[in-house]
Amino acid sequence: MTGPARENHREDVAGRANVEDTPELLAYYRELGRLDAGALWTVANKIEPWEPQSSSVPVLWRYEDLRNHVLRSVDLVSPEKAGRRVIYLNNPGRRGFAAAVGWLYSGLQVMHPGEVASAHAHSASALRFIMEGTGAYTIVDGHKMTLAANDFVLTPNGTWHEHGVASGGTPCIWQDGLDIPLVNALEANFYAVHPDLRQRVGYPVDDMSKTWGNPGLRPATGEWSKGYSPLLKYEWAPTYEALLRYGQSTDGSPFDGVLMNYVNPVTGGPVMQTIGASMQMLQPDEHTRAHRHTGSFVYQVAKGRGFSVIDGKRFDWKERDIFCVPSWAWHEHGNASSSEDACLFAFHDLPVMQSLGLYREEAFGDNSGQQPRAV
Ligand code: GTQ
Repeated sequence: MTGPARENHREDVAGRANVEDTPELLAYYRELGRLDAGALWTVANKIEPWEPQSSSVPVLWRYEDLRNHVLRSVDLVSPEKAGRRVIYLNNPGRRGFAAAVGWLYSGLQVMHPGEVASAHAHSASALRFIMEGTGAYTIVDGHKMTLAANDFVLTPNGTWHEHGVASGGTPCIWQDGLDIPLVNALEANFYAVHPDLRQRVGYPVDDMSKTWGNPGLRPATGEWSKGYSPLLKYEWAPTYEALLRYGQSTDGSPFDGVLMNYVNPVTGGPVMQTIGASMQMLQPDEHTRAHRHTGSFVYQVAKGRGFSVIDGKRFDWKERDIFCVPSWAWHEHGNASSSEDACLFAFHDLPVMQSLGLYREEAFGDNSGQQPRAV
């Protein structure tokens, strides 16, 4: 287990770097520095920690704190001028990367009826989770999708996409989730604005849901070999229904309760190559056991109220709040209601961890949980 004991002994472990500074060595380091080089033993313990050292901190973004600021942006900037009118979540440990946690970005985007954010494409993969309002839509490579609260929609890397709200709708707010920091870290991010600023809708509205969203059935003539799910939209009603049905047959995971992954119906794998997503249900009064794993998570409370204990700190949440769990941080979740279930939407970078062979998971001993500190 991580902790002060191991930190203090770090320099004394045989085989770890443990070189005292001397005037001669310091002068040597300066000479190497002038040659754009350095002595490994001065950085080895930092760049090769015993276990993942996340610079992200757990954060709870309360919707009641952010909502008015998000709405205010409507009076301050237009979608045309801003490109995307979004208030992004800035993890205090990750300033400079525009990251909500780890290598994941998240923001709250607001649009009024009749507004459209122009079409563009980028190497980053993106998703939206609808928070409030009616009439929202997204167009992905000519496929138009209508969106309602708690719907989850993909705008995969390389696709043309634009968002808007129908003129008969109401102001809409949704959460964006992207892997912008990851793709920038990999120095692989391209961005393009659509030559016409708008796409033509080339298919019947919601055609991908009608084609690929039928449980247990696959279209006989459907071909799909792209790296992301052809089911671009996952609606709330069937998702919640699935959780209720699954919950009738299982207690679920001791760490996560009744959890289901959104999947690519062709492969059964994650919805996009770099970002996965899930919805989980905590039964009334349920309090899960703590575990930790590699991979960064951003949660949004889709339903109910409860709390999460993350690296010993308790965060009390309710519907629409957003919080993050950094990689390798202990975490457990609790439902604060004894009569209603609570549902958590999450997106994460587990597809990256898993495909690169970097996924590790550990349970918190045989304790029933961490000792939460009140906040
Ligand atoms: O809609 O594609 O919040 O490109 C940030 C960057 C949303 C988007 C964001 C983006 C988008």
